[in-house]
Amino acid sequence: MSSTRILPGSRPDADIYALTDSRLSLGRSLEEVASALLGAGIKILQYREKEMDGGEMLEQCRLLRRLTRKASACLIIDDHVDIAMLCGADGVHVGQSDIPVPDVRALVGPDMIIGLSTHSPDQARAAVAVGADYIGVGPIFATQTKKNVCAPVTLEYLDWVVAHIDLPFVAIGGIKEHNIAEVARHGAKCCALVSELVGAPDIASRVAAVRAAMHGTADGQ
Ligand code: 3NM
Repeated sequence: MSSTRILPGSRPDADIYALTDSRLSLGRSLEEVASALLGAGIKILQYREKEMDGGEMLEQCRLLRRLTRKASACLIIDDHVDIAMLCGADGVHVGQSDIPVPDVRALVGPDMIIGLSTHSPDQARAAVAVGADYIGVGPIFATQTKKNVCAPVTLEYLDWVVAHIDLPFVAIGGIKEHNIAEVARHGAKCCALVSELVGAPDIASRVAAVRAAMHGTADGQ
């Protein structure tokens, strides 16, 4: 098992799960954005790009693998099981209409983390049954970042997951500095953010501010 195999919320520094999105990164390179996130102490980073050729994605993921290893951070690849395997990622994240978790498991073997997005209690129960290692719980709030996503599931679904599902989970969707404390109060030990982090002019100070808000402290510790 790789030393960078970190599950959401599994330890204090696995509290914020950052996702890349080149369209929201204010023109900065992936290397600049990822370095800023990792430098700010992010320990779970998901590569999520929707409009890029496979060859370029693989190159970017290999770069991220080098950066995340140096930072002892976990690297998860969205959707692309082949790229996750080729770059030596710690995990892969799939959605409800992607390759089913048991088929992903057959490809990647026993050690790779498999995350599955869920949007309802039925989907969460099914995720447990098929052997997902963690689930996404969202979108908690409205978001423009993900296309064709369902209506916000609200904190009500998060409450249900906290009460009924015994798997690591990550709350996602519209989570910002101003509302993350509420999400944490409802039991989320790990929150995933896209636009709030990669879209920040100063990523390091935004990560610190988000972390401070999540934990109700002045300095994010
Ligand atoms: N998955 P932002 S919502 C990638 O509900 C993703 O499964 C979601 O972006 C889900 O932090 C989402 O900018 C986008 O709102 C989250």
